[in-house]
Amino acid sequence: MLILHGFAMSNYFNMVKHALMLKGCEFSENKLYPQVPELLALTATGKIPAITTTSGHHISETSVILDYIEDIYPQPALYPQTAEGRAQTRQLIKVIELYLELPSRRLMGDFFARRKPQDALAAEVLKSFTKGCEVINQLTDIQPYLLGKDLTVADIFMRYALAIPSMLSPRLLDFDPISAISGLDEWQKMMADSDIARKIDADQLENRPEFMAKISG
Ligand SMILES: N[C@@H](CCC(=O)N[C@@H](CS)C(=O)NCC(=O)O)C(=O)O
Repeated sequence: MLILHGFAMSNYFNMVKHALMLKGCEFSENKLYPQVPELLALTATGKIPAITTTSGHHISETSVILDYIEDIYPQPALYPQTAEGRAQTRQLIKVIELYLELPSRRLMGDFFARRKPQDALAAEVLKSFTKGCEVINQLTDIQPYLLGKDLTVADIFMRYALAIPSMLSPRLLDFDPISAISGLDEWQKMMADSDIARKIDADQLENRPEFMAKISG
């Protein structure tokens, strides 16, 4: 059986878990936190998530894992049928990751310490967020999913990648990425309204006290 390594507070972990649940794959969860020896033995990055395939191969990097899941469990399809549609899906995922998710991490220390970030850092992250939202507005056509009538991996990726930017950006940068992307507010409500999303959110909430104790201790 496929093993998913990681912890439920991790947004990247939840992207993979969501895709596995949607596909109806059998998998087991192995709770691991970043950089622990057991994880470093599977991936020297020490990052969450990683998977171990049924044949015993270890794979990390979320977008790569998502592609692998699509390859081995093609149904229900989470990518469009055409090469262009698949490229557009990957393009959107890359923009979300590079312009929103990754830059948001640069402000996490300040956010949790309730500190004002340095002006230069705040300006850089804000520039990335505003550009990212502009590009996402150009690439999406929300009706009702990001790329049209069918749910794709980009919807799953966006749902969890938004967590950190939408948590810290309004307070630290006075900029709300959700309202800067047209139609995203309604889309977010729709994405939260499924048994899978509810289960993942509940697991995340349950893991929260243990995770907070870990990072503050
Ligand atoms: N590029 C990686 C990023 C994964 C990532 O940053 N995971 C976080 C948890 S949400 C993590 O492990 N952070 C701890 C660390 O980087 O040491 C991916 O796509 O999987």
